[in-house]
Amino acid sequence: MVTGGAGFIGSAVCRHLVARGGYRVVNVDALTYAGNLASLDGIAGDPAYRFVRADIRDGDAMRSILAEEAIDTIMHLAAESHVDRSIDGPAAFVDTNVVGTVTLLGAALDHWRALPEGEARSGFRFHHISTDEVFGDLPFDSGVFTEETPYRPSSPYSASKAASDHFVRAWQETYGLPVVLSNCSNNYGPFHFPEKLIPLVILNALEGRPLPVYGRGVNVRDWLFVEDHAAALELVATRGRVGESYNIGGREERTNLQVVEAICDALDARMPLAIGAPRRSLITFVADRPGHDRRYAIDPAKAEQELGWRPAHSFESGLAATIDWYLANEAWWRPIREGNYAGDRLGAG
Ligand code: NAD
Ligand code: TDX
Repeated sequence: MVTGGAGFIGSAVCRHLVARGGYRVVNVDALTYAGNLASLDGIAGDPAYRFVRADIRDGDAMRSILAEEAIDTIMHLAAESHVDRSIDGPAAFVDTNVVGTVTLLGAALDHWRALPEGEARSGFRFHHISTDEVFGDLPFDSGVFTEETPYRPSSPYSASKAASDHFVRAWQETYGLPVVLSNCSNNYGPFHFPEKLIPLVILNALEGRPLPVYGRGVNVRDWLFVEDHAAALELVATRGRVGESYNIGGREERTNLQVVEAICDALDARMPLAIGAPRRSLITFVADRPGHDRRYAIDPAKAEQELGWRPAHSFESGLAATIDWYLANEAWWRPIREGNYAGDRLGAG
C-alpha cells in the first residue's frame, strides 16, 4: 500500500514499483488539491496497480483495504506537504499529518496483529516517509543532518512531520509494530505541483512572469531528483532494518537564487523570451517566509552503506530532465495552473 500515491513523490513511487516488477501496488489517496490521477496515466491499466480513493483519517476504510488487499508493506506518504500553506492554515497539517498518521498506525497495528505468526508477521513493514525539515536548520557554513541529529522543527509543517515520526517510533516501542523511517531532502522532478519553488519558477519563467524569491535568496536546500528518492524508498521498505531511520539526500546544496538563475539560464538557452530580455530580469525579491530555515544538508552515508543506494542524477542532469519534462507536458500542468484537474474534477477541491 502506497498512501499519497497520487501526489508528487507517491506517484513516482507507484511508477517505480510497477516498472521494477514483482510488486502488487495499491495506491490509497484522498485526492486533495495535491492529488492528481493524471500523474498515474502511464500505469493506470497495469494489472500490478490499483487505485482506491480513501482518507487515512478514516480508520475503518484503512482496516478494510489492509485486509482485503492482504497488505504486507505500507509506504506512508499521504500528507499536507507545503510549508507556506502550513503557515496560513496549520490545522489541516495537524489533522492529516498527525491525526491521520496515528489513525493509519492504529489500523496497521490491528492488521499486523491479525496476521499469522511467523514470516507474515515478522516481514510486515510500516514505512514512514518523512523530511529533513524535522531537524530544523543548519548554519550557512557548517554541519549536516545525520540520523542522530536532534529534532528541532521550525514550521507547522515540519512540527507535524516531527510529531508523526515520534508516533511511528512509539508504535514500535510500545506495541511492537515493525516500522522503518526515512527523512529526505527537497525533491524535484516531473509531476511536481507548481506551488513549490522549482516547478513554479520553471512555469513562470516560461510564461515571462515574475519569479518570486523569498528574502535575498540565500537560503540553502539540498536537492534530490524524485526518481532517485523513489529508488531509495524501495530499498528502505524492503531492506531497511526494523526500527531504524535513513537519511536520504543528493549532496547537492544550492542557494535558492542559484536554483532560480540556473532555471532562467537553461530556459534562455532553449527558447529566449520574445522580448529578448534574459529571464534573470524576471527575478523579484519578495517578503521572506516567516521562520524560514536557513540551510538543510543531508548526510546519506547510512543509506549508501547499508542499502547500497546511490542517486543516478546530479542536480544539473536532473534539472535539465525536469525542465524538458515541463516543456513536453503542458497537458499535465496547464489544467493545474488554471485550477481544473483530476483532483478538482472528482470534487476533492
Ligand atoms: P504532495 O502534496 O505532492 O502529495 C500528497 C498526497 O497525499 C496527495 O496525493 C494528497 O491527495 C494525499 N493526501 C493528503 N491528505 C490525505 C489524506 N488525509 N488521506 C489520503 N491521502 C491524502 O506531497 P509530496 O511532495 O509528494 O510528499 C509526499 C510525502 O513525502 C509527504 O509525507 C512529505 O512530507 C514527504 N516529503 C516530501 C519532500 C518533498 O520535497 N516534496 C521531501 C521529503 C519528504
Ligand atoms: O515562491 C517561492 N519562492 C522561494 O524563494 C517558493 C514557493 C519557495 N521559495 C523558497 C523557500 C525555500 O527556501 O524556496 C525554497 C524551497 O521552497 P519549497 O519549494 O516551498 O520547499 P520547502 O519549503 O523547502 O519544502 C519542500 O522540501 C521538503 C517540500 O515542500 C516539503 O514537503 C519537504 O519536506
